[in-house]
Amino acid sequence: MRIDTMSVVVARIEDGVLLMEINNPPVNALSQPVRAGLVEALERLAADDTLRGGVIAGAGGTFIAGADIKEFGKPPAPPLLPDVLAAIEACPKPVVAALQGAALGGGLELALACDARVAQAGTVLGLPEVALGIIPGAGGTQRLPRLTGVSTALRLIGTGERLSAEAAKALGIVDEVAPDAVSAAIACRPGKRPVSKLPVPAEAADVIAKAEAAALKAGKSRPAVMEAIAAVKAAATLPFAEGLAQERDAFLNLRTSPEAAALRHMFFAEREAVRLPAALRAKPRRVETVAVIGAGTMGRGIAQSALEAGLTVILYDLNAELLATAGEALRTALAERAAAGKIAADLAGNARLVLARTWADIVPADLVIEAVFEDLAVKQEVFRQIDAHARLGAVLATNTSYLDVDVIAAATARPQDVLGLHFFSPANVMKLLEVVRGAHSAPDLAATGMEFGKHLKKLPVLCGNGFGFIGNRIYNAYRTQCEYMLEDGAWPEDIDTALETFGFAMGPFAVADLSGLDIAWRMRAAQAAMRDARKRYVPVLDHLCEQGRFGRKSGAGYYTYAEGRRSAGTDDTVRSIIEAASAARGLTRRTLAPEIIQRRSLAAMVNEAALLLAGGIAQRASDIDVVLVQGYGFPRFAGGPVYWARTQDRTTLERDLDIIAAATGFGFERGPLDLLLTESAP
Ligand code: 3H9
Repeated sequence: MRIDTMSVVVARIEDGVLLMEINNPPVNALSQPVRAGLVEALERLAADDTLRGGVIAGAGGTFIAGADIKEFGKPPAPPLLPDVLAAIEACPKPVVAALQGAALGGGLELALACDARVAQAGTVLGLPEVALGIIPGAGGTQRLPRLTGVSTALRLIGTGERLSAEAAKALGIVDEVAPDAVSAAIACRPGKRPVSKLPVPAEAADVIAKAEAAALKAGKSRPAVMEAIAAVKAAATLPFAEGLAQERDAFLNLRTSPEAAALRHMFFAEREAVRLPAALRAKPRRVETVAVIGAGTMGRGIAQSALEAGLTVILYDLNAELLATAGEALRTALAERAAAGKIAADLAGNARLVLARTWADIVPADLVIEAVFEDLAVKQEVFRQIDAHARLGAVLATNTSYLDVDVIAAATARPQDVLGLHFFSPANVMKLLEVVRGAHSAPDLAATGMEFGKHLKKLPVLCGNGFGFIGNRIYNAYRTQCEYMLEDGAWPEDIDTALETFGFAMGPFAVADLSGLDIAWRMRAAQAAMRDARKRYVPVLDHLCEQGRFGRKSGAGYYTYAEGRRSAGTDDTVRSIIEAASAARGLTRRTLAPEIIQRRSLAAMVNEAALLLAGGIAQRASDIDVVLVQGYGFPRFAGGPVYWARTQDRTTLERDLDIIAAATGFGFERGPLDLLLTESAP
């Protein structure tokens, strides 16, 4: 019998149980009307003597993805989530949570306040709050350790790890895994047994210390991680109510922190990035078979991604030995991923991998991706072959990271079928994918590229065709500015340390050493004749390469490497090369403070971002943040360069641009800051 229909919580009686079903698409987030609806339904459950208990479930195939992240910037509106959880515990009848889809954050906290939890196979459970710069704010840090022990709770809450239903059962978080969670929850008769009344299991101090150290390391000691650790540890020493109050205080403080705001921005920016602007929406072409041209590292990575997504892959290479090695490596990698439970066992077989040495073998491909050496002539020749052999209507993609997609497309008789798919290395790991539209790309090509990216579980971002697309163009401007700072007076380690302190995974010179300086050296040599002599040019990298210092792989670059470990600073050879460059430019070297280094580097990124947006290379400003955070080690907690710029004082930002304009000199193009700082998504 149906007894009540509210907009977001539908309550009906089944087998003497009040089934409270949350219906708040898309993910049943715990927004205010849901909280109010639950409190009302719980009051009915308590008051109706004919009911033996309640079940809380979610409509639309999912339980609850957590608190409503959109509400975080606003003042909390009652009833608050802790009030709802208190009502569940205070209800005289047992309440069971029927979990499916996502039971995350506040959703799992709500389930932990219930008297039992039944999860459907396929449910994902976790307390991922630290990824949003906060900690659980409704008892998660106090109840979870009472079920799992402190060390496991430190791991789960400190890293935000997500668990399968089976793993959650093994840890005691759920009581039962069932094929149909709602029927199993209705059938379940647990009695009243609040988790808050359980003792925290005793554990050896060194086990807890180890878990704490691991969580700190994984979470780079960010404030939310430190608070999460403190809150979980408090569960073992404080009475439940006191631990709860301490957790709530920390949650409320973190919720309004700049770091949490930046992380929320990234959450929504990533979801926005994969959406095409209305004008570009079209039915994507079907992609079931992919040909990857080139069995090098990049080709292999792309092939692995496509195989893991269940596609058929034709891996083409002329070099039989390389091809055989790649085939073997792919088989091993897939088997390992299946054994680790990362992919389904049926994806590990090699039935869908075809190793090809003749161009005719690519005929069945719906999509051909070229992943050969980054050289225009080489890529054009490959595209002539692809054009001659690929079936009509197939999508022809280049994995170039810098080159002009239109010039590559011009090597074919069908430029309308050509687009760029710029994967990042290692391509089977990195989520970012730049989908580059050429001038002649057919209207359905952008949709096909984006859909293909999503199918590969990547984060595709649409770009226009321009040197370096979004990521490499900005990175190039940033690295160039850092080279200017070398000549102006900073040492590589000053710059790297300043940027690592800001939060970059690695500074630009450490990155350059890691990727190898010789590639950039060759590129510079190839462009030397075209370079305008009036443009500022820093020759340090060339001089390092002339001395055989190609970076980490040769034992020395900007830094030296003994047994693979980077030296703390640069040596005399590097310093004299840099000093000579400063002298040749007539500069008196001056120490640059870390803040100046950070601001000049960021200003270079911001300026280039403004140019990219104005030039239509980026569709939206937030896409630039997604690319820099996902592909270039920009700290996620700072929200990307555009978000950073929007949080800065405008006058100071303009002054930063004046400084980089002066440092760059001839050829500096100032980006339209107004557009960058005010643009909102189309
Ligand atoms: C929390 O709970 C704090 C508590 O401790 C405090 C209590 C006091 N809120 O990812 P998708 C939207 S913090 C609002 O594309 P999927 C999302 O924006 C929260 N909206 O789908 C998107 O909207 P649109 C802790 C949310 O199937 C749509 O749902 N929880 C929320 O790939 C689909 O999302 C988390 O951190 C939300 N909480 O993945 C979980 N979640 O269509 C965060 C999603 O307009 N969420 N949306 O773009 C996720 O991990 C994934 O979204 C999920 C679905 C796995 C649920």
